[in-house]
Amino acid sequence: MRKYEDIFSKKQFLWGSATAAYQCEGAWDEEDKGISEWDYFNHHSPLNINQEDGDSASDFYHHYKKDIDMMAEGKQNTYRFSIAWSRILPKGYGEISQAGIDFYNRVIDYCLEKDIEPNVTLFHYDLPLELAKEGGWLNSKITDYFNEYAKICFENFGDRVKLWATINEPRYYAYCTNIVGNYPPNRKLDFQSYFQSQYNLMLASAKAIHTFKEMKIDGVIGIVHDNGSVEIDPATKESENIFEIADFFYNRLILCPALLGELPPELEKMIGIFGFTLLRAENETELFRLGKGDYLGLNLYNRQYVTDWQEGKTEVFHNNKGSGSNNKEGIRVENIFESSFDETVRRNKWGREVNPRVMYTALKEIKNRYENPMIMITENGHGCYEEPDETGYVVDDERIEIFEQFLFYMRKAMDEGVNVKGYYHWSTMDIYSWINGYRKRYGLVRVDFENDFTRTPKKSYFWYRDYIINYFAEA
Ligand code: BGP
Repeated sequence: MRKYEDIFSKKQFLWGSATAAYQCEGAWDEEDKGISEWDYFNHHSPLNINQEDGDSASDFYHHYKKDIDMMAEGKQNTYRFSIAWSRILPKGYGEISQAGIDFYNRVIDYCLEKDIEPNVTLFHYDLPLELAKEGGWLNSKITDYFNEYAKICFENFGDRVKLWATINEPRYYAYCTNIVGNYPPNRKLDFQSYFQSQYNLMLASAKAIHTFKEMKIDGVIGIVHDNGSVEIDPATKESENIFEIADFFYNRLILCPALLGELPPELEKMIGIFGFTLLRAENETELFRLGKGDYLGLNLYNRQYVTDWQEGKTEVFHNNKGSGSNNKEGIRVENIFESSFDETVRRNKWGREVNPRVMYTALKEIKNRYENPMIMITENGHGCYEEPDETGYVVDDERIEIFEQFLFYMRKAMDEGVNVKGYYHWSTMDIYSWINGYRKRYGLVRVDFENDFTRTPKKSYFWYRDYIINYFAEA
């Protein structure tokens, strides 16, 4: 029987890559899979501006062996993936799909056969449509539905999966679904729903973590947070106040329950500042205390650079559309704070900062403020437009350059005592990007979406392989 404690004695450090179910699996209606909110949105909504979908995605459903083989050949020793809730429970609750269970059993077993440690996320944005119709993450009953679903996964896969995450980026997901409005159900600037769904996501996570502990599953479980470390533009007048407010907005409703097992002490004050109400569980103190995570998964792309906003209304200027490299991206919150623009920092084609130093500052900050938790970098990567040569090979030198810097800063933080146990590059192969479809590529391996989903490793794949080999040679 495999044991959690053996993982790190054998592997020392987890080096791998990551994907999410909707973004890579395809097979959207194969066997008795239910429809997810993303299936429905991409098929029917006029807001699907690119008219693309994840129906086939990278066809991981039929290519998983090839992908796992390539991870192993690339010396990766772990793989982070998510389970599609609607593949296990087509309606989100009730009847279980044996075909869904069988699929993930095949993936997990093949990972183990190749000595790849599976790291499973239970929810990565693809809510079953039936649950979305019932109010999704605003319906307080969803915390129990999620707990039931989690329990089924623990029962079926808990004997072999030792690394678990409940929910991917609850904060960013709540932001895109309720503030930007670019993810279904496409609510815009709805702060009430933004905070309530974060609360419900965290409560759902806490209940599932408690269930995991009660079932005495051998392994660790936590939540995955998007790095929102707040840095203040030096031009800001009242920087201390702005820091506290922005930090609550971006981090604290997630990090306090996840790492300290309690809601942020400043919650009442922030309810006053942002003017929202929360429908709260009666026994929330107990639930959050019992639902504290064992570690934090950190998706690290960039920081939140903010300044004060004294002169006007709330608005969002979220582009993520690949329209150029110099667009300001972020939010203005009426008379409180706004995202600031740092001219000195390089940007990608989607207007986002490419700022690897943030890996170091974020890790140090979490260590110092949240009791030095165990951390895994569950995502980090660089989205590009890419052109292969005639053989399908991509020379992605830009990715390699940025990748190397991020790893440099991660190792520096580790040298200074931050407890990082693993790193997952985003993404294993090219996959569907939520808003940018197939044009924005993150993979270490190229997928030819027009040609039988042919896989061709990129230059970065080989670079990462050699990096891992060197790491273990030096360790
Ligand atoms: C994270 C998500 C991933 C992935 C990544 C890149 O927030 O967890 O699912 O999509 O961001 O985002 P994008 O594809 O929008 O560039």
